[in-house]
Amino acid sequence: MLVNKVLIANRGEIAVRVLRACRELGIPTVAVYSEADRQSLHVRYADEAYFLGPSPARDSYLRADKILEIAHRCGADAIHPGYGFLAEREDFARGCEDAGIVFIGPKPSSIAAMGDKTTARATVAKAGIPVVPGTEGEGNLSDEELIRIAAQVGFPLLVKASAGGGGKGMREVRTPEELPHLLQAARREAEAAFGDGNVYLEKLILTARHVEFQILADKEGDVIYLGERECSLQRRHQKLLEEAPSPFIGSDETLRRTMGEVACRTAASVGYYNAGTIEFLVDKDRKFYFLEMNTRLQVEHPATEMITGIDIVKEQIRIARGRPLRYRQEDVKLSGWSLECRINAEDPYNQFTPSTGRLQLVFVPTGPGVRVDTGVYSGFEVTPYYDSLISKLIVWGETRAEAILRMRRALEEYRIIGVKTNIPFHQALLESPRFLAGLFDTRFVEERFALNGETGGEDYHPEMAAIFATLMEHQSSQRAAQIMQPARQAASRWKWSSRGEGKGR
Ligand code: MV4
Repeated sequence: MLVNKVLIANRGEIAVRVLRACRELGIPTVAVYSEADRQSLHVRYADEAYFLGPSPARDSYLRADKILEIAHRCGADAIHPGYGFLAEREDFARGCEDAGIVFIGPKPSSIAAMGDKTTARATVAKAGIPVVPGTEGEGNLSDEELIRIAAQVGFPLLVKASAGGGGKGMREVRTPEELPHLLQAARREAEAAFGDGNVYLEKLILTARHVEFQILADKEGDVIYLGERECSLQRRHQKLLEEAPSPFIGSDETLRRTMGEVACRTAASVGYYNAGTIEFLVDKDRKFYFLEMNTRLQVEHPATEMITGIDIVKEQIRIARGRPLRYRQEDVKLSGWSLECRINAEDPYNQFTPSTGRLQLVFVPTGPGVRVDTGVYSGFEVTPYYDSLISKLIVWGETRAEAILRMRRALEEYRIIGVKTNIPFHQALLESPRFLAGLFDTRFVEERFALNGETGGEDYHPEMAAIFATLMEHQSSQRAAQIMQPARQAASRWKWSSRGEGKGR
């Protein structure tokens, strides 16, 4: 397979990330852009750039026909879809194939098999992968059938949309009486969002962790795993902070290996090639269940890159070229700890509402162990047309404690004037005893955490005191204790101006 010129069918930080990989591999690049993105970094960074259309995604980044036409016109022989937009559209992957263009991703049938969650559950269950107890088989079930099965599954349970993922069309059901009504609500939401009202049932797993495994698979059928990421810190199914490895799995190498091997078998069950992610729920007894597989590059892939030293985007391109994997499982060594904060243009003091406007000033943190993936710069206009992610701040440390102290330092250095950002949220999270102790689950951010200090302090854990002691020890051993006070002042001054109360607004 020839990949001699890559068109990047995306925008923002991920388009820049893919462009960088192409540049390092010596591959010429083509950007596409919408009206709102004329001044975007990905347009400036690419060798060539072509206009797609008006700002709304459906008129630009979702126009598969125009993107394929541009690829033909400029002689691009491969397309990288990034994440979102066309990345998990079976028809687009097939359209590329039919047009003789390499889709830098999995084969269309793998996208389809994992895209429908009912099919995915049935497929992986048949391959012996543990799934959450619930409905079985690939068929579309009626309300009557679902109500009958619900009695066997037990309550509480979750109604999930077959076409969903990421929590859309999901309903928590506590009693049999609520079920008929909530089935209707879930079907309606799923129909509106995906044009598919099919739903299935799963037992609700309480106090669960959201742990995902990164895999790489080549066209010869070899699959390896690159460890896991902890993704439990979310708000409304938007991940906010990810880390690798998971503090919950920690030094349990047996669990890591077991889950990693299951992740590889999951990918193999659909003839997968490309980079991919298998999401699991892990309950308090360390039992784990397959949730879904993402058949694309993920936002949080850098956390894994930091602890493995493997450039996942370059590997995607090599795999697309038909090369065998360059690593065997025993070559993959996890080293140190990584954290990623998603920096969003939104107001954490006002229900995280999106914030738009011109970035008057951006100071980007640098220094040892710090990586920033971003698509914005001083003078850039943040518009309301796309998601609010403007940057990812990623750090590496030898230990989790060092990574946390480094992230605090980097967040203090980060200055973004012109839009509100969730940096104050991240700063508060990095002070939270439960976060520091690694004692959090998928409900932590929404149910227990507040910007003005944690709520629900009734259950104090001795682990927290131990973690504090370790962090303080680590910090004083790095002779950083003296700068605590000025740093706090700087942060509060910064928060003040970011809230738009300063004169610069
Ligand atoms: C679950 C679950 C508990 N039990 N399924 C959320 C998005 C999608 N990827 C799957 N998700 C979940 N599925 C069962 N059977 C918990 C989550 C979940 C979650 C739920 C509520 C609030 C935040 C959450 C964050 C991550 C995962």
